[in-house]
Amino acid sequence: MTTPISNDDIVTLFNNMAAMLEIKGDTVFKIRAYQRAANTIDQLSWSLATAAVNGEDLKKIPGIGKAISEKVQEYVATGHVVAYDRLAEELPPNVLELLEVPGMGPKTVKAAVDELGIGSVAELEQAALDGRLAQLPRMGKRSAENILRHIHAQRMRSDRTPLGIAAETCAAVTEQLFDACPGLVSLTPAGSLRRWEETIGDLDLIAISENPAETGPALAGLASVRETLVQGDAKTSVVVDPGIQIDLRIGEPDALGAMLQYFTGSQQHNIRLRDYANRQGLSLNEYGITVVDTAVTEKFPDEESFYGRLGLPWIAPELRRGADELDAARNGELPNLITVDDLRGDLHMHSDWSDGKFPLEEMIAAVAAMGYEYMALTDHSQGLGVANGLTPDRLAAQIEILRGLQDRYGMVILCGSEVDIRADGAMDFPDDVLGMLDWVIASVHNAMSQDRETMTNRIVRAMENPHVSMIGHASTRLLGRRDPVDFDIEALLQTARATGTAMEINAAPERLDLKDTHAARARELGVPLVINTDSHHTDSLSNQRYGVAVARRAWCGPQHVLNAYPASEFLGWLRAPKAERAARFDAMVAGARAGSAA
Ligand code: DGT
Ligand code: CA
Ligand code: CA
Ligand code: ZN
Repeated sequence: MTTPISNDDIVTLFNNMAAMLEIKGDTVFKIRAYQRAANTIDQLSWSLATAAVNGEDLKKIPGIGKAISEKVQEYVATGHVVAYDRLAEELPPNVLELLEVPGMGPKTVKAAVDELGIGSVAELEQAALDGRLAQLPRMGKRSAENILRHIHAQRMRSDRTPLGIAAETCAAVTEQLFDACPGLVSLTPAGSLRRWEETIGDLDLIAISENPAETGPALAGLASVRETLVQGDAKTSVVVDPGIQIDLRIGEPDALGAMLQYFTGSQQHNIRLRDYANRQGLSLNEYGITVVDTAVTEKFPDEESFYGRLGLPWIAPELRRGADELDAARNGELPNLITVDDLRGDLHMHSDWSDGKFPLEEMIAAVAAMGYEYMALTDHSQGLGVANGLTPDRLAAQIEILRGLQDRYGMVILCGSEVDIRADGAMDFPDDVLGMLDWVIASVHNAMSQDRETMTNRIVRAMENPHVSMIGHASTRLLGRRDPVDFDIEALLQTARATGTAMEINAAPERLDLKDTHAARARELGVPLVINTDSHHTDSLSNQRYGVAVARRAWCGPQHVLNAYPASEFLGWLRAPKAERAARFDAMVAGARAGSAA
């Protein structure tokens, strides 16, 4: 069976550790030790992880001492290395990303971090553009220009695809393959797409077919295929437009459970599950579960029976991160995750009054067709000139129209606005204008490069406004295109809790903002989350599934999400003064729990 952690993974780990130590200015001796280990491991012709698992003494390998050997053992056993995580925490979060830019060695990265305060590739690009980078010691104009070129080239061939694009590609290829394969019975996504990761390395598909031999060649023959990488009985790998690799495997209906489980991963989840199975005298692979004593392999048609054989309930793919999900499963403590059917409203969307594509009534009719109980129309405020933001007069006119439409759709229509948080934290409408609105989203749309303290204070000030209902797409990131702003997420979420402000999970697939880990922290703190599409088009109203995936990855149930509550409860929360909302939300969560237990 293949080993979980490759030599390449270990080489990368130690090279990164060496680079991080160098940036920190640690001793040359220590840095060299990691580099030497990386070099040695890079040359091995056999799997170090397998040797570690088999209990071989790694210290026999020249260049690997006690400290390195222990780290390899730790990495193989747990999937991470505490010393590495600690180093990564001590340095700005994107230092490794800076190191990956050709021309940026540890010394240059250190100078860029220390002297220019650069913390991301986007900031590096900015410094290269405005001439600051060229002024670093040993840099100069020429090298700075080269670095800029490398950044642009890297962006062009960024190897991970944002979730939304991967999902669209998957849907298109699925349709084409069904057309091309009369014998195809089912085609199931596995891997990171099935776990709804933010970005996807490659697409993994598992086919069941009445005519298995036709499937691989049919994939390779699709018009969207640019290149065929592997074509074999067990697996076909191709690259399709727009440059996404697809790994197709053929499964057997009576053994699909094991195959789906294996290729869904995550790798860390599988490693832990395998340990768990081993302790029961069972071993796992992609074909089934083998009883070690008898060498008999059992097959499973679905994942429920597969996990069931291990004495576990089925674990939702979004939870399979190799963190706490196995313990929770074993203890019967898996969360009751929110589903898209739980949502009863969408509270962030734009019409053609600002930068949306559709007139008010078309937008509202499309929302009503989703079957929702409530919605908020939230065009931009005046400050966002590029988006044709509304002046107070236009807003008043829009409110009048919306009030007139109120009874026509059997749905509560809230008059809202997505109001800019200005650079100093002031709202883009005065309080008397905000006071006309039912629902106020506060969002950052400019001055995104403010330092952490300034940005945090800016958003905190918005939350302290008694009219602000929710912070929209807090980090402002665009996956693969724009880095998140810098803020102290813990301080923000604590303030959200204290001020009675909700936090958005923006479901636009290019945003996914809050991201999963931040949403999980919001849940822990009792901050209400709201899943919204931020639609500028009627077609985007169905993007809620992406936001639900973020919430599921954050272990959220419907009780944690404000727009999963019936209109009466949601409006009760909204009408309460902000100072009372935290207690009110706690009561709603407790009530929902009691309700679902009953
Ligand atoms: P990606 O493609 O980088 O977004 O992430 P994944 O999780 O889709 O990774 P991928 O495509 O390399 O493999 C799909 C799943 O197959 C992975 O999550 C776990 C499983 N898998 C693949 N290779 C191995 C292996 O060598 N050992 C183990 N334990 N599992 C593997
Ligand atoms: Ca994959
Ligand atoms: Ca793959
Ligand atoms: Zn916005």
